[in-house]
Amino acid sequence: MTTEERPISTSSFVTAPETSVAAPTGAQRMNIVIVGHVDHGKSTVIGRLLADTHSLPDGKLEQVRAQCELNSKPFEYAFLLDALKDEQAQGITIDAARVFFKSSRRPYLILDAPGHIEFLKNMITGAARAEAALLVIDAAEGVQENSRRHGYMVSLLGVRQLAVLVNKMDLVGWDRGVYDRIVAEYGAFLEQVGIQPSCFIPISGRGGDNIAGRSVTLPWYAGPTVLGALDDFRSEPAPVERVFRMPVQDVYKFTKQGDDRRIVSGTIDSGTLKVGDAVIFYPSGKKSRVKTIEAFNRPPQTRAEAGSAVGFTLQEQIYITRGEMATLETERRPQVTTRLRVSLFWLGKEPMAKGKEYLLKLGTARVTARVEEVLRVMDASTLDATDQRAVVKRHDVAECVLKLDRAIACDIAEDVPATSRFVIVDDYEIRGGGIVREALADRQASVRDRVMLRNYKWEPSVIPPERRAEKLNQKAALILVTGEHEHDRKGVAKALENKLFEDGKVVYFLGIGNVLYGVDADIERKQENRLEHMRRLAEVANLMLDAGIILVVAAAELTQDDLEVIKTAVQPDWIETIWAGDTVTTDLVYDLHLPGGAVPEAVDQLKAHLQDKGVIFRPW
Ligand SMILES: Nc1nc2c(ncn2[C@@H]2O[C@H](COP(=O)(O)OP(=O)(O)OP(=O)(O)O)[C@@H](O)[C@H]2O)c(=O)[nH]1
Ligand SMILES: [Mg+2]
Repeated sequence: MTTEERPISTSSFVTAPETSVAAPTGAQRMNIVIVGHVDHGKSTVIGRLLADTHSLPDGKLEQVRAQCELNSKPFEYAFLLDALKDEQAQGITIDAARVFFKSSRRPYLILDAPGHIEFLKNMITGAARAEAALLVIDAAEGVQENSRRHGYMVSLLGVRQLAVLVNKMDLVGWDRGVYDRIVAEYGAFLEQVGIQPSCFIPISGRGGDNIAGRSVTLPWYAGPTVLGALDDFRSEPAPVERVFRMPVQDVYKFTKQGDDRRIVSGTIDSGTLKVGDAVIFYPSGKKSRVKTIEAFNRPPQTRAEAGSAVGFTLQEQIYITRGEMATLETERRPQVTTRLRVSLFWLGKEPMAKGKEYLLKLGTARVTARVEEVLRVMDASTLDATDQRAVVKRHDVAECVLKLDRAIACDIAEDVPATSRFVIVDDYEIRGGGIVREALADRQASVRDRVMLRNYKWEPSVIPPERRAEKLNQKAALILVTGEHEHDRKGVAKALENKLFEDGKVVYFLGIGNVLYGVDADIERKQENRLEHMRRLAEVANLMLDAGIILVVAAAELTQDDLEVIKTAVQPDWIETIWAGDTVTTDLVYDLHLPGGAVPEAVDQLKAHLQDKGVIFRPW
């Protein structure tokens, strides 16, 4: 059918819009996402909403119409969006995917997501947190794959309010039967994914029927218009009223002599922060109090709320890094673990494979993640379960267990949605995303609890780590030299100690036996005590590292499990793992492999590695 088959609506068959007055001042803005299969009419509905709520700049509509006439192409309401792109007039700002307008009830931001990836990215990064969704289905084409996928994604991402717009009713002769069939079919689908839509609305985006004004060509329909449905959506409690969560973006240090203050910066995902609040950072569990809240180009403030980008200084100078999550001591603790049960959407061309390494981004944390187990796979458009597969294909939804190579702090979706969302990156591209359903126990849980308590109770020195590093001209590091039993790893470790010592470094060799018969004298050397042996070794290392020392530990056949325990108690990026010897006999993921050979060469290689990693510096 051509665009000419039905005249553009005029006020003769669409009653006056239900609104033209400005929203009450102070009404909280609501973010809405509009989704649907390609060409089903998303942009047209938005254009129409703008026009019919008089949200367009004066003359804009006429201008675009005239432009179309000039080029002898039919006018499209969707063109309004393009025409507005750079427009800042009359309170309207718009870019490719964000449209602002107001009803008599409140202001809205409508997010028009052009495709899966963009949609997912926006939804997950929080750039586009939506409280409700409009899903558009073309009455003539009926329910399509993406109608179902988008419905599923909306539910998966925690958008609980949804209105389904059955568009292009003009193309089906305004037939109630067609509408009813779509309501039945799509309603059943939504029920399966656990969404109860607030309403279905028969509309014509092009004609403006049931958009802002009630349609007289659809007399059998008694429900709300699109604008009415928007105004009926409930506002979720403002994130300000939830627990405080701020992923740490960066920690800046003042550079002036004698000024050891740091500014912890980030964007507050939820809750409120006030000067004097006791904050705890996770996963480390380190604690301090907020001394000042700094804001860009504004005088210091005493409080900051969800949505604002802030920096704050602390009363005690604790060492924390990007990727941690700031929380309040008085509020619910976040989850801290290396194992997560998640629901995720896969978008990568290559299937998601068990065991393969991916990068998981959650808040500001970036960690290596592997799929430990695929619990359930489903085709998101048919909801056909394909339980038997170990791979998750493009457009599948899966429930799986992810194993992270270090602990992160997060929340589960039901508690705090913002800090439960993650994306999965492979080869620098977003391949999928989802939400955390459950934080699972991992082997290090008992160790982590002790470490968090240790950090919580820690009395910090007035000398911050970077001052020590500057003075000693080295970065504190734990060098784990491991290898087969037969290999001379102790020889390599001691030679490295000697070399660094001669170079003027503060370095210390520690054989594992030195701990076993001293610090560990009260526990037997049995496999079941291995975790505790590793914990103690790590605690000793942590003290040495805190003193600024380069600690070289030699231990036979360390496993990945051992390393994970050690990483729980020692700053993970301060650890370097070295496998010495030709054959690798454990599952350890090491940073450097030194095949068997002469010790002096091995030491040279090791030293170069430490220079590459910035532990010691190259002469220049
Ligand atoms: N007959 C009729 N055509 C419509 C109606 N609404 C939209 N269309 C037409 O459908 C086509 C697609 O509309 P768009 O609004 O661009 O659809 P979209 O969902 O934004 O498309 P994408 O952004 O490409 O996914 C356009 O040619 C519109 O004129 C309607 O109510 N009736
Ligand atoms: Mg569009």
